Amino acid sequence: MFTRMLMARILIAGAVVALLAGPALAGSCPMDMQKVDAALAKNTGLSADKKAQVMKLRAEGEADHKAGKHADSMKKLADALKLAQ
Ligand SMILES: [Cu+2]
Repeated sequence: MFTRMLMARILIAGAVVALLAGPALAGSCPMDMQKVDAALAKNTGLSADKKAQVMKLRAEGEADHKAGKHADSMKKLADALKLAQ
């Protein structure tokens, strides 16, 4: 009885973690990409040099995201966003 409840709890906890973590991890990169795009579109006074840096980081971030390396992707996109401000 006790172990059954424990098993059910572990299964439910696992499912909740998977539900929350899955989309959050994979889903925030496209949002960050949109933020970078929006910042680039808004900040027209950005120097060509800086803009090139932002575009490079954004492209690398997108490639990392597609490769499943979301942590790397989010880091690069965050850097790109900072530069684009
Ligand atoms: Cu991602």
